[in-house]
Amino acid sequence: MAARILVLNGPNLNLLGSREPRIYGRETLAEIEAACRRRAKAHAATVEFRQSNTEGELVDWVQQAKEKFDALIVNAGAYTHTSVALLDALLACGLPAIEVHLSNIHRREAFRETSYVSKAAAGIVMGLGAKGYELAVEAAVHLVERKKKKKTARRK
Ligand code: CA2
Repeated sequence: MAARILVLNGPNLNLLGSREPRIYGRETLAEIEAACRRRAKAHAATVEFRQSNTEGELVDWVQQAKEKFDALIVNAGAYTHTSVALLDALLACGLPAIEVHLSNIHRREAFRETSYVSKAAAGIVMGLGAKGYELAVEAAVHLVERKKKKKTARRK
């Protein structure tokens, strides 16, 4: 079955394309979504794309993800650096998660150095702008296919 990927975007990422292009690029979130859809389609995978400025809503979406999805891509925005609640939800949900950042958080302010999301992430893509989301789709598809192959091999 095709990989079903949920892409979650945190606070202020709805503003992409309008301000701070030097840090975050010129693409809008809608354009990033379209690129992810194209990349997923090339692998017969599907993508559902969501954005919220509310921590609790992101936590709810992670909690519900297991019912409908095989993998997560998460750019938690500023909650990356603060949210133990999101970390706990990601650890509990049991789906492979790829963490994405448009910017390289290690080249920025010291407070961005810590990522709680990283502690639950199978892999991380950062510093590559919008392209990073497409690479995260590739990574998510890879993880889902690898998991399926391992499951099949165990049955033999
Ligand atoms: O580099 C990333 O993707 C970040 O997750 C973006 C977050 C930031 O807090 C993280 O440290 C790194 C901020 C997203 C805010 O996006 C804006 C876009 C346009 C204008 C203002 C904010």
